[in-house]
Amino acid sequence: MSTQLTPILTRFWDDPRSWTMETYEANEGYQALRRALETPAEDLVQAAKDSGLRGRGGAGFPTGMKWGFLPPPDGGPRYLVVNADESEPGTCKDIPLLMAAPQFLIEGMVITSYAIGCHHAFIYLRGETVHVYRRLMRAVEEAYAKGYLGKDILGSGFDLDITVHAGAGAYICGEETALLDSLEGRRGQPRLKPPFPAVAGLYARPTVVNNVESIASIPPIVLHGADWFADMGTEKSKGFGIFSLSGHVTRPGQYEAPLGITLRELLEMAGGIREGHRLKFWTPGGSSTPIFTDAHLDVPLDFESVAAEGSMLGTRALQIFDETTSVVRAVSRWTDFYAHESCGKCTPCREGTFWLKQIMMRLEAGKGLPGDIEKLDDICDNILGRAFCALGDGATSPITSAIKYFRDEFEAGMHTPWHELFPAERSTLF
Ligand code: L3W
Repeated sequence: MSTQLTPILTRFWDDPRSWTMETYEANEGYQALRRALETPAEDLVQAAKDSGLRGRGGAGFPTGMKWGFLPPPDGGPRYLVVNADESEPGTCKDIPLLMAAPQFLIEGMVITSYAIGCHHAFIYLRGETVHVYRRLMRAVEEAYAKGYLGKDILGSGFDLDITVHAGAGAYICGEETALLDSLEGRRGQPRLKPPFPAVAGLYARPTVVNNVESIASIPPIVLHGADWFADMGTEKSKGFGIFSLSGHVTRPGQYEAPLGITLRELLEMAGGIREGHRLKFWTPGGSSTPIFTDAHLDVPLDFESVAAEGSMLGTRALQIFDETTSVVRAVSRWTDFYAHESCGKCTPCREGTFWLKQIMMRLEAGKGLPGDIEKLDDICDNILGRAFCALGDGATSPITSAIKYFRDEFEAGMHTPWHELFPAERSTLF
């Protein structure tokens, strides 16, 4: 396993005009597309499979295998939809990538569309991010002007149009089938699976839904080869990824590295925990993934190793909290988020997140009731595996894991408000 820093998608982000076509072309931009258009489509699908690339949106599903699930062409349309609805608390990699180097995504979309036989692709963008929408629209215009999009791309006979769609700002629309409903103009709520989008997706046609970072990783794979990618990372978690470090670190930001790097190594790059403080807890993959503590500093951040320790690699959103933070208060904020964002379609999630929020709020205020901790566990148990989509499961992860590692703080919530237990945290807020 290699653990050196791998600036690939992030390597020219420091260029003051990193987002322009000019900068992208000066950094190998669109060379992969030229090569791809001379390659049989099925070889590109095979290259994606051989690379071992797994979805970068949270679930880690093998990308090439997903493309391979599309049924044989029947003369009707098939679609590529890029999930750019980045909303998971702590996750901040897709939006920075789109702001800094949007052509990675567009080139990846043209190659993927060619590989799967799609002629109209969509980017579904988180609604609140108007600045990203503008940047993407400009990037798409630049790609059309250069002949990388539109009719007869680079004289290959292949046609592709891209539509950028901004949602209205709902976390549930990051769930792929709710996203498709929203894209079709309906209220975004998850659909029953199967059928998976690969079989019946947008407008009930075969559709590949992939995360921004997954598709942006395709041009480097085509240019440098599946083996080059597969040589990075671990046995089952290949390649590199963008790790977003936020919270109590000296230099928060995006750090690109091979999968399997540890938090200890990432913290060395990020200047460590803020001076004079020590690590208390952290999320390996956003707030939907069970929290870790300082005992997990050396867990390799790959899908398997993180799962073996009881959490998920998710979106590699490392939210770092030092000893001044009330874990009850942090978890309460996340619970509030899930209760607010629950779409209401299924009872376990709609009702369960509401009750979790009530209990977390009173524990935070030091007004917990006898039996509240057991009640939290019981409600989580009734949501987990019973909700319609992953939102409900995600809401339970921070609660059950925080009780596991910091039960004493939940017990203190029976009588003492968080700001008396953690006065230093309060002083940073007011
Ligand atoms: C065809 C089959 N396709 C699976 C496809 C499926 C999907 C992908 C993964 O949740 C997770 C969630 C969050 N035929 C297939 C098939 N597929 N079997 O594979 O599917 P799945 O169900 O494992 O996951 P998902 O519903 O995509 C994603 C976690 O990621 N997460 C995410 C947070 C939020 C963001 C964000 O804000 N951008 O990513 C963080 O941990 O909790 O567990 O495409 O169709 N037989």
